[in-house]
Amino acid sequence: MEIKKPNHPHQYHLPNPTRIIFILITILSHSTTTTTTSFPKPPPIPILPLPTSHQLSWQLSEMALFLHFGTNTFTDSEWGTGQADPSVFNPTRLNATQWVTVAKENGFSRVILTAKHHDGFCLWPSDYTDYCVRSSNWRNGSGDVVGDLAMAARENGVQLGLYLSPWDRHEGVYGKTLEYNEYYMAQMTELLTRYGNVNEVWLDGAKGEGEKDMEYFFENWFSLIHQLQPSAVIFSDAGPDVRWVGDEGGYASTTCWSLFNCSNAAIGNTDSRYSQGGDQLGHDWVPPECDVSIRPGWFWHSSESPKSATELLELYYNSVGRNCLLLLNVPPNSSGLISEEDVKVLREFTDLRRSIFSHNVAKTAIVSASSTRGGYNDTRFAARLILDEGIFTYWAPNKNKSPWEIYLDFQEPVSFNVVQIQEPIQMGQRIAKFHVDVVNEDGGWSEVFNGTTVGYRRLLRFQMVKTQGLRLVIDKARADPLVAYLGVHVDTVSINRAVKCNTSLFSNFNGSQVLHQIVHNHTRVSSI
Ligand code: FUL
Repeated sequence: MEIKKPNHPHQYHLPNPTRIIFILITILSHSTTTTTTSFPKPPPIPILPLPTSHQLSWQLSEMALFLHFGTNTFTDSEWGTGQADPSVFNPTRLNATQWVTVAKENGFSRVILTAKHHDGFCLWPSDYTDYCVRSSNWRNGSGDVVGDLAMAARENGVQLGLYLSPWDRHEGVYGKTLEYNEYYMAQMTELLTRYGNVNEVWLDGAKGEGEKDMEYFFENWFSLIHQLQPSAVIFSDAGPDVRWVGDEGGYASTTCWSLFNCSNAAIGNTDSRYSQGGDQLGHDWVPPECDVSIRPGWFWHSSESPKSATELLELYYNSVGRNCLLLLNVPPNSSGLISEEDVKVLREFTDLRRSIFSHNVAKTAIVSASSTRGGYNDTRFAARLILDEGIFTYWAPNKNKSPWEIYLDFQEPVSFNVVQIQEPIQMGQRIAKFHVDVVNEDGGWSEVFNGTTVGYRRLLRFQMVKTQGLRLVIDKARADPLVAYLGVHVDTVSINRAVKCNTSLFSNFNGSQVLHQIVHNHTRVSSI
């Protein structure tokens, strides 16, 4: 494959008079630039829609731990009937600090508790019903699971989320629209005024067949939540802040936009394909959350076991690695603790992520790009910023200046099979099509991956390659593309690897000449 050489003005052979005019224009424009370049080039205009600061902080948290806990934990059920005797709820060793510690130690910066699941049993002492912890034997009816968790989360710097199920199989007024909406909002008010900061409110449209028909006043609920907890994001099938990804397997689509039209979605009647992929033409910023359980059920059952660490890694690639937040359910058991076998798997999962992502093969690479906003000397948008972790610094190309390419010269052959890319989403989601090439044995480019969206984080896996250089080519974007981070990694454990990792696609070649030529040319192009 031939390597394209960048265009350079010296390649033009202009006739003499034209040449003189060209030189004059160049000198004049240069002197104008000299007077104006004393001011730095401002950052590019963000492209709408954009995340709020709360949506941004939600996305940066990457993983949350879901805690399904309640009477179902003691009755071996998933959808409790609402008739279980409150006395069954008796977790003698309940320790919310253990839940929070397990979350924190394994990279989950938020915990979300089923304050009330479909059976209607409330894990806090609600003034509006007796079907709650007050009627249980646990701590002689004086306990408060929501309170314990809120305190443990606050003390450990972990964020708190609460799930208040709209469908309530116990409450007598369920089915009477006005009365039930009043009841639901009164309970929501208790949850959002008694326990300090709540960062996420989780609700859904799940409901058994043949259940009483009634309307939920979502708009009223959402206003109330935002009034009482301005920094909370609201999760539902249709946002408004965070959307259900549309499946409970923990997978997003490979094309995954945070852009969405809330008006195209209905709570309780999800179009999975629309939710999984989002909408490139969407007017709302509503990124997806992938909820999935570590065990077959959402609640703890003595007969069930957790998934393996490699299965969890797979979930991570297909959720966090596709621009989503992973909400992993790890249900406390009937003693009130997260089971040791789940803790063990979570630790292994953490070790796997660390072994893959803590080392960026690109760290010492020479980085260059097809162009740089403000010119090559403008360090604020320089290509090498893609090696700095996080999304708040980024490479930007010159305005309207495609091709959009970033080059990594590793300076010696290196092996890898994972690339991660991040966009600075505070500037909007832009990339719509890209591919990754590596330098092959003949000194040309060979494509190892092509894809569509990137968003907050995109993880790409492919056959192990050994190469001297890599280029990221952005083929299509909604506006000038921006790249915040580019990581190059080795994964020897993934269960879904395309091929075995101990073979190299290219071996015994020296691509250094090719790479140096590219880096050199691009340095010159971008400095012009
Ligand atoms: C669903 C519920 O029906 C399940 O029981 C579980 O809580 C899951 C997270 O959401 O809608």
